[in-house]
Amino acid sequence: MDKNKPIYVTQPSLPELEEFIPYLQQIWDNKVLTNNGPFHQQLEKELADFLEVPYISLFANGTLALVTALQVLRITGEVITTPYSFVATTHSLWWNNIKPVFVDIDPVFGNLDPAKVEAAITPKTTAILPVHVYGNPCKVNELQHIADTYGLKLIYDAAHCFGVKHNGIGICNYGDLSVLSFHATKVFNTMEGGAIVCHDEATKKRIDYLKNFGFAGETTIMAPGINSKMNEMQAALGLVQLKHYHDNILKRHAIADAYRKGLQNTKGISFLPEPENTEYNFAYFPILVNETEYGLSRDQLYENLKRHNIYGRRYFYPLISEFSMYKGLDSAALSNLPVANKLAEQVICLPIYPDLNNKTIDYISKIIKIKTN
Ligand code: T4K
Repeated sequence: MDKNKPIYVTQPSLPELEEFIPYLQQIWDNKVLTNNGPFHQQLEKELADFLEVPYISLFANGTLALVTALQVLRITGEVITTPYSFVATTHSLWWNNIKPVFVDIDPVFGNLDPAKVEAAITPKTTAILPVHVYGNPCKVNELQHIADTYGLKLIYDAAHCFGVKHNGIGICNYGDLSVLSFHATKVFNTMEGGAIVCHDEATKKRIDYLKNFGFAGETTIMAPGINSKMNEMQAALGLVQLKHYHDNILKRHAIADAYRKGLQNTKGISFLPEPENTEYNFAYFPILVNETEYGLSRDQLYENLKRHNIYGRRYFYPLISEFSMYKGLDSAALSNLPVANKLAEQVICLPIYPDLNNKTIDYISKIIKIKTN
């Protein structure tokens, strides 16, 4: 390995270019570039089968899919959500003029803690927006029970959990809607891209209207929709990427095992447990640094790694609730979010991507273990 070459938290997986060329040729030949073209239709079909979900609508990216998902269900007022996520989760509420209400997370997997949700419900609450963070499933049954009891919608930000199965079914079958991201940094990428998964044809229709300006026929506009359609290049890439998904996940699995082995018994470094009853996708490899036991703070380790050209990321620090546009909310107070705050102060996501080789994993583990500059 070349120690002068930066090792980033991820590196997008791409197929061999030759494999993609015939798809490009077809786009060039038939001149359909976007607006529900043949590759778009094929990818929707193949993804629905692959993810074992009834209906899926493709999007230009995950953020626009989140924004649209809230509109599809006419969510208003207040929505209960997690502060421990990528900022797009809460931004999707902001774009819809919805007030986010932050609720703390569970200390084991970092997902929204159902035990704390009920106390945050008010007459204005209309939905819950949890995230399956790092691809680990939320407590789906408990969240559904709360949603049913209080008549709330349940929309999952499933950006991290492409391909994950939980209790024998595709994770995106839970809740009213699930939103995926196919961004370059995700386990399945279309460079940029995303999707909404839903359970019935009428909802899919509404989603498809909303992502296409609201057109429900040549001269009918059913709502002020946006343009968030996936184009044919993205969809074609998705079709090719899908063929390599399983191999990539096997490689990710091996990398996660190698880190666990390499770092086991390193005092002050711990991992999240492997989720039960789950076919996992190894999207991220977060480690937690206990400063007292490890002898260095999380940030000292983070900087040490950087000095060695290893660019782990502190996903998700700072908490979303700490950003200026949300900090003023009552629910953003750190006293309301002690578990999330602690996790955000301890976490580093280590590099994980299919082409990461054993030598590099050993090198990263060694730098963590020796604790020197
Ligand atoms: N909800 C959740 C829970 C999410 O995590 C995300 C996105 C969304 C919603 C929104 O979905 P999208 O609208 O993005 O579809 C990255 C991604 O940009 C973002 O998609 C992702 N979450 C988030 C967790 O991570 P950054 O700011 O860390 O990205 P960046 O550019 O620093 O990339 C990380 C590293 O990856 C780079 O250091 C190098 C490498 N990289 C990145 C890109 C883009 C490459 O090697 N090639 C590339 O093309 O946010």
